[in-house]
Amino acid sequence: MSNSAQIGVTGLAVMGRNLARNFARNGYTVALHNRTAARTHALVEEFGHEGDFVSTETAKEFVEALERPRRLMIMVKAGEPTDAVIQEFAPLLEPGDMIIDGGNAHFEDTRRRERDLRDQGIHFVGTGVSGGEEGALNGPSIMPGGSKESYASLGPMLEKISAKAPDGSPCVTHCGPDGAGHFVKMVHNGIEYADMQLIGEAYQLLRDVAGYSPAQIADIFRTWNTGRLDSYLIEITAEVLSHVDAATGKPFVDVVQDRAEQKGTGRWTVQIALDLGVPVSGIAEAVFARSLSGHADLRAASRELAGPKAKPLGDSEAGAFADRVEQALYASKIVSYTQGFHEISAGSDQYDWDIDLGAVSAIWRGGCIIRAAFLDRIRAAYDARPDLPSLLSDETFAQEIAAAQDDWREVLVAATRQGVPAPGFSAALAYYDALRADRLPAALTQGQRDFFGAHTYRRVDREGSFHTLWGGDRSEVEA
Ligand code: NBP
Repeated sequence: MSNSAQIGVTGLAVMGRNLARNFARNGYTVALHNRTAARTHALVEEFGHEGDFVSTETAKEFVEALERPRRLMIMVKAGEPTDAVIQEFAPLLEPGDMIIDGGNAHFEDTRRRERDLRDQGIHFVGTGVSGGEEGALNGPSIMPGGSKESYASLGPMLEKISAKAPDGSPCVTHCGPDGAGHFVKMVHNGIEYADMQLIGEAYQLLRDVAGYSPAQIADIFRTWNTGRLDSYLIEITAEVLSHVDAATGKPFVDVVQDRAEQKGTGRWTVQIALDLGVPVSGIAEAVFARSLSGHADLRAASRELAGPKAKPLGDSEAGAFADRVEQALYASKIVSYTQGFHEISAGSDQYDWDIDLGAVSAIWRGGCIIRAAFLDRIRAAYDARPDLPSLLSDETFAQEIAAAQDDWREVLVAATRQGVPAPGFSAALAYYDALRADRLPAALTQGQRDFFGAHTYRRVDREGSFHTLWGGDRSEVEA
């Protein structure tokens, strides 16, 4: 049937296929297209009964199946495939039509594509989608960018298929123009890396310092999941840790190679933070920890280096240590979200996006990988004070960190003494201490820079830039 589909999805691998089903299950007529037609046929054969699908094979058929203005969603591999698909479809579209890219695109690519298509009158809507395969089907967290007009047309549909937060509100918000949605999704993934790293460090400390087994640690995580750490990642960590390998009878976590992989969004978060001058040390440590884990040869060559081997605590001390680890994990988590939101705020300023940080934390409460009760608290902090300079300036978070910090420091002392790496916990504490320091060694850095490169410095007691004649009589001149 021509012109009947409210939305079309091209790219029907795991994500596209499930999003298409999600739209159909919510009552929309969905046009289907995939480079290899077999995927389209398979979807209709297996799930055709779930709703109204219009199966198409050519680009022309696909475009003709869509009602005007057309909403065409691309769910292909990010990068060149996205450009190839845009080039294929854009010539067939008309002013007012929308191309929605739900892939994990780099926001700079989204900005370029939006600019190029704007001349043609086509709205390009770079959209972050989080929640993996399961979220795509049952309700993801959705982070659309693009024009306000496109959101007016598309927003209600996205709200319908999105996850719902515990208070029932849809986990979707118009993040801002052009690349804002993909930027927010990028930082979401960076925070996800940091969350996973911190959980990993907590696990290793509970195992090597407290001496607990994976099954016991799973129970500890289950308990934590009933408190302030309540989150999807803590919940699945308990599942993974309690899983036993059927082939060997060993804990699953002990039969998996300890080399973490990554697809790139965490790395982008750090690269962009470097460009923006935003310290996201927690996310950076998470990316580096994954990289380090993958250097098998370097690790093998270094295994005999001197250092303590962890000696597990006795039963009497292990419980108290686990409580301290919970405090350290929670405090470090506050810091990594502080850093992530700082990056979003800096990106918003840099690109004029006007991103509402409270709304972003609200749409991460459901559907996505970092969904957590904690995000309600972040939203409340931004609701109370939309111009909050940093999450650490929120009174409640500041009080919680104040209460956690002795334990946080103790955990790092134990980790250091016992030779257990905790780069995420440690970077978070260093960031916290640096922020609250009266004086930083940056003054010395400026002195060194002035010494070797005449880079000048500013004084604490007078306006202006100064240079010391280091090679001469060391007098000071105004620069
Ligand atoms: P993939 O990233 O594995 O991509 C496979 C799809 O891309 C297939 O439909 C394939 O068509 C199509 N494709 C490729 Br590859 N090159 C193409 C080209 N030159 N022209 C047209 N189509 C092309 O699929 P996915 O895992 O479903 O992810 C889709 C997007 O969603 C990606 O951008 C991904 O980063 C993003 N994402 C994924 C997740 C997740 O959890 N997997 C979560 C959030 C976002 P074919 O069938 O003909 O080969």
